[in-house]
Amino acid sequence: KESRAKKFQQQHMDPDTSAISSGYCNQMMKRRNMTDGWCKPVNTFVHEPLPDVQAVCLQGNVVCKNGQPSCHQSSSRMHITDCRLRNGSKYPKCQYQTMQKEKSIIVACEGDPYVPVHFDASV
Ligand code: UM3
Repeated sequence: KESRAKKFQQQHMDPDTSAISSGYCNQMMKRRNMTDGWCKPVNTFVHEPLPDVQAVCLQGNVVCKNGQPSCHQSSSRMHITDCRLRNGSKYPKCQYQTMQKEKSIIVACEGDPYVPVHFDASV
């Protein structure tokens, strides 16, 4: 079974993309298997090197949206793309809005090594 750390990378990491087009989320949500069986409503891709995102687990400790204490907020802003399911878009035709942002990210971390396993929010 795929580890939660690998799943985080599959769903949230895209370090090498610089030019993001309006069709980015439609392609990427499908390519990264988030449109299988349903349309995942919201998903963020991070365009920064993996070590920089893993290092967030050593940065400011914050409470996660679900109340768990294991979230961490990046000390710097990061280049991200938020994908949001368009109003009225219905499975299997998952249509996404692509929004590029530069924000601080909040991720949940676990394990040894202590690495990101869930994207909680951007602020
Ligand atoms: N989510 C994002 N970005 C946001 C808010 C939520 O990717 O700004 C995703 C992360 C969660 C899912 O999936 O929405 C439910 O909160 P994950 O646990 O697989 O990362």
